[in-house]
Amino acid sequence: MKAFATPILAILMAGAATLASAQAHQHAGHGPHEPTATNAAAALSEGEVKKIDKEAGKITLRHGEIRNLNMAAMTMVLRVQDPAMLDQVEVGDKVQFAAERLNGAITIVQMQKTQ
Ligand SMILES: [Cu+2]
Repeated sequence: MKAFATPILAILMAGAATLASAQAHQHAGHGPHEPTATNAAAALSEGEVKKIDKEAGKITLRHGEIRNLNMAAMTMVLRVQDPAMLDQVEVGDKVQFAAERLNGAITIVQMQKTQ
């Protein structure tokens, strides 16, 4: 008779398979794809300061198209909503501005110098 050698498969402590599955499914990097802020940008028109009248609260601009007012490029006098805006710019400066029709007068409601 043959003594069958029982192959003792070293069943090593089947370490309780620590499935430390740190499956941190991070969805970082998925930024918003909606094109926000484009409306605000579209409302800005370009201009160049030709004259400033602080006492009257007016500025003369050679401006590009003002889409929201349906106005073509021209040089014209505009009111400013806040006379302090006129302290931010000088004749010859290039500016970006937003203009609206307020009480029948075309008024600059926002203006900033461009570099
Ligand atoms: Cu105009």
